[in-house]
Amino acid sequence: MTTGQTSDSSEPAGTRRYRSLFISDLHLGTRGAQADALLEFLRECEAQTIYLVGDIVDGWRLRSAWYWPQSHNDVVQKLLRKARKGTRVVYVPGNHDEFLRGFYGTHFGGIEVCETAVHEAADGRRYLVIHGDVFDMVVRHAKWLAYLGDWAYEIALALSIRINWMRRRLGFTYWSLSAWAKLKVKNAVSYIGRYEEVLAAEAARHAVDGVICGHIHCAAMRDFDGFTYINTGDWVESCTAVVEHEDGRMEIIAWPAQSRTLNASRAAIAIGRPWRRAA
Ligand SMILES: [Mn+2]
Repeated sequence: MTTGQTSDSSEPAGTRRYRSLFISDLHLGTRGAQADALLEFLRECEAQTIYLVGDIVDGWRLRSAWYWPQSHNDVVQKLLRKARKGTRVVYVPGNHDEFLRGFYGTHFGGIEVCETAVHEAADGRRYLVIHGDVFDMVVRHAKWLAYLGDWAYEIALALSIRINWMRRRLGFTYWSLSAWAKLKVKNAVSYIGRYEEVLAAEAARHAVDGVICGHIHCAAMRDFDGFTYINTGDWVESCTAVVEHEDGRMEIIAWPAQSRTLNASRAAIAIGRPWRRAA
């Protein structure tokens, strides 16, 4: 993919350049993380801005069983290196890396940490960038909340954060409805559909053109009443990312399957299992 830009001499041939890059749900620190594929991807792709859309490092897992191979370290080093070399890196934490939620507004190694971000694309369209987990409760009770109105909606969002904070204190893993719903195939479709609607509505609430999120490990790009819903997918099962081209066009790209390891799907199911107690 050539864009006609000059590249510096240290850059390997075949580098793909994008205006921005969005990745989420890497779950580094778990066996399911596709670190090798991710490294390949990060080596080949350059962008002016990289958004890390939550669940990058899996803090819930790391607490109970330390799993941190060299390849996971390499991914972190690669991102820090990109930040050092001038890429703007923005980290929007998710529920699995919520230990970073106390660091909004700070920088580490040139990486900005913030609760949400608004990305302005080259075509002038604005996107709310958010992980999406705080909407789990809203998705479950969407109908009731619609009756009860704005204040109930705000309370549900606040409660969502508190409940998971408490669960973590009690040693439970994050209760991820999305993962649970996925195991029950019948419910998965309706959960994902409602999640997409709720997130697109959030773009409307923020008076932007669309939302770019993660959390449910299901890459998608669709339109809801003129608002664009974009989900970056994950690097556990699907190895997907969202890229913004120089003209502002957004695209989902899926990394080839051959570089992935085989334990992915089993590990993916274990992530966010609601009934599993951390040791
Ligand atoms: Mn998540």
